[in-house]
Amino acid sequence: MLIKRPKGWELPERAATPEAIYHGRRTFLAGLPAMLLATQLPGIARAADADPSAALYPVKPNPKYGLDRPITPEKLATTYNNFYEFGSHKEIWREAQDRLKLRPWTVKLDGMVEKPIEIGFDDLLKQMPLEERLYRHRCVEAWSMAVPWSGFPLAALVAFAKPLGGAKYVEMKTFMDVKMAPAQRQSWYPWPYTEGLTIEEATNELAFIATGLYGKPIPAQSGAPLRLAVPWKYGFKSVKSIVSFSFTDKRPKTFWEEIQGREYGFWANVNPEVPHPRWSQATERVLGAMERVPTQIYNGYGEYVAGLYADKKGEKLFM
Ligand SMILES: Nc1nc2c(c(=O)[nH]1)N[C@H]1C(S)=C(S)[C@@H](COP(=O)(O)O)O[C@H]1N2
Ligand SMILES: [Mo]
Repeated sequence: MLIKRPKGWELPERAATPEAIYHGRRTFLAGLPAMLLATQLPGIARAADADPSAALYPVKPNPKYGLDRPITPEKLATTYNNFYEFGSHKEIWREAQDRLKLRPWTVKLDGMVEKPIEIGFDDLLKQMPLEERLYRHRCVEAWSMAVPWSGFPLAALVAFAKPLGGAKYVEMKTFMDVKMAPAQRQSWYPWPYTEGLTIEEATNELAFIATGLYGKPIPAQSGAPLRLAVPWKYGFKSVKSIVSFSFTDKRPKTFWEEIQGREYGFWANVNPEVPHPRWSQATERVLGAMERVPTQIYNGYGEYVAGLYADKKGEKLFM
C-alpha cells in the first residue's frame, strides 16, 4: 500500500499559530476589534457567528423515543468524538469547531430519482418535520452514549427526493475539502467518508437525520449541519456532515468496509454475541458512568428493526 508521508507544508494550523492565541484564545480575542478577527482568524470568528438555524430549536420532543438510562452529560458527548476528517484521536472537537465551515451548505439528492435536487441546508430544514428523540449510540469500539438529537426522519428526506422504483440503496457522503479537513490528505483512507443503507432501512421510522443536539443546532464535532443517526447499528454507520444522498441499485462500498471489510461490514447491526475480530462486543462503557453495561441485540431496538433482516439470513448482518 502506498502511504503518503505528511510534508512540511502540511503542518496543522495550530503549529503556525502563536502560542498566545492558541492557549489564551478568549483573553486574546477580547482585546481585538471584530473586523480584524473576521479577516485574520476566520475559524474563530465563524464560531461566534449566529447559526441561521438557531431559532428553530428547541423542537418538540417525540415521547415515543425515550431511554432506559440517563442522558450523557452534554460536555462529554461533545468533547469525546470520532470524526477522522479532523484527526484520529478523540479530542478533535476544537479542531472541528475551528475548521468546519457550515454555511453555505448544499445538499444533493441524486442518482435514481425523478429529478436531481440541490438545496441549501436551511431551505431543506424549513421543509422537514422537526422533532427531538432520545437515542442510544453504540460505537464499535465498545463505548456508548445516550443523547437528545433534534432533526427529522430520514424517511421524510427520501420522500422529498422521490426515488425511482428500481432504487435499492441510498449512499451518503461527507464533504471533501482538504483545506477544511487536513486529515483528508491522508491518502491511505478512501475519502470522502461514505455510508449506505437499504431503502427499507432508510425509511424505517428509527433512521433519523440529526441537525440538532441538546436543544441547539448540532455542533461541528458531532457532524454539523446534518448527520445520520441509526441507533441499531454501530456508530460508524452514522455518517457526519453529509453533502449528498444518492439513490442506487448497487450496494455502496462504505468507508470502513473499504479500509477493513472483515472487521467493519456493510450491515454492522449491533450484536453482543458477535465479537469484533479483535475484541468482545458483549458489554459497553457508558460515557460518564462507572460500570460497563451489557450490550443489547440491535442496541435494544430489535422491536423496530429485526423484521428488516428476516429475508437476509445469508448476509453478515452483525459486522
Ligand atoms: N464523516 C464521518 N462520520 C463519522 C465518523 C467519522 O470519522 N467521519 N465517525 C463515526 C463513528 S466511528 C462514530 S462512533 C460516530 C461518532 O459520533 P459522535 O462523535 O457524535 O459521538 O460518528 C461516525 N460518523
Ligand atoms: Mo464508532
